[in-house]
Amino acid sequence: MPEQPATDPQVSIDLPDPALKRPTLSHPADPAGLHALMAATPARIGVGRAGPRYTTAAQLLFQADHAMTQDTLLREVAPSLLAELALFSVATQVCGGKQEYLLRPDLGRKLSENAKEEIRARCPQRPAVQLVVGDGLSAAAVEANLRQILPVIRHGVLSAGLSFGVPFFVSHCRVGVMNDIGELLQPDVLILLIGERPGLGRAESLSAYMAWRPQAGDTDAQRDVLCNIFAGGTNPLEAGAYIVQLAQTMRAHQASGVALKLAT
Ligand code: B12
Repeated sequence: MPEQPATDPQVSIDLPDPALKRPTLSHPADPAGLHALMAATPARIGVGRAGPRYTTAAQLLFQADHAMTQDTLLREVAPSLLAELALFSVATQVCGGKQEYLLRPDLGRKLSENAKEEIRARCPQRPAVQLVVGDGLSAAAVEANLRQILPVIRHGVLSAGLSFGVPFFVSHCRVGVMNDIGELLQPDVLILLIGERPGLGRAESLSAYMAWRPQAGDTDAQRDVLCNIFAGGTNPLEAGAYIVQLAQTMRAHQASGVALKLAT
């Protein structure tokens, strides 16, 4: 699929989705029980069947959701958004587009040599807090939330009297790239805002992965994550405030991940 710049950050499905609101099973054995189950999960249950298969409506909705997932996975974050927020852009070692990104997560965890040079040239070392944005698995997630969350984090960090590094964007990015960035800039706290794996019908969910003084060899055990950041989940404005608070906790305890859990 050709990679195209985004034109519309709003991603939605314009088909009615009755399966998410009421059962489309024709004769449920326990209607009240089914209602209760459906109310307890966003998972698509109670959709009924036609013989051994899904109904046509359920099948079409599934395909529409799946198409939305692929769209956001395979396209790039709109360059106009990065320009608007004054983020310069660097790349990981993925050079074969989104297909290579999906097949080679290891390359998405390493900065390219050009990226390292550019980051060194543009970013001051050892900020208290360094913010980085990565496309990850959803361009829509970055586009839907960045305008709200970035200023809150910047303002919160500066108001706390902490230095805020020059933020930048990493394309074809995986969480593990935090180690390379940590080695280069040596921030106290590194925040990586990154697009989450899209689910059925939900593509705009952003995560904040955070680490205290990340370095080569660190694993997810040294990281924390705040997930489901979007207007209908963890609101990006509240998420921004929480992230600043967590950064301060990390500084106070000089730890993140499991070590921070043990210390608090
Ligand atoms: C995919 C996924 C996984 C995969 C990751 C494999 C892979 N290579 O991608 C697997 C199945 C291994 C996994 C395991 C776990 N996961 Co998980 N995972 C997810 C999921 C569904 C998507 C993550 C995503 O899109 N990442 C973005 C892409 C770009 O990142 P990536 O670089 O490709 O992959 C890295 C991250 O996914 C990271 N990661 C995945 N889970 C977790 C959890 C924590 C605490 C951390 C720090 C990192 C981390 O590991 C990958 C390698 O570095 C999220 C749900 C969500 N809404 O985000 C839950 C989620 C992040 N996971 C969660 C948890 C709790 C775990 C486990 C601790 C479960 C357990 N008890 O074992 C383990 C920790 C594993 C670890 N890496 O240390 C929670 C975190 C809750 C929180 N706020 O702390 C989430 C939010 C699910 C949930 N709603 O409960 N996970």
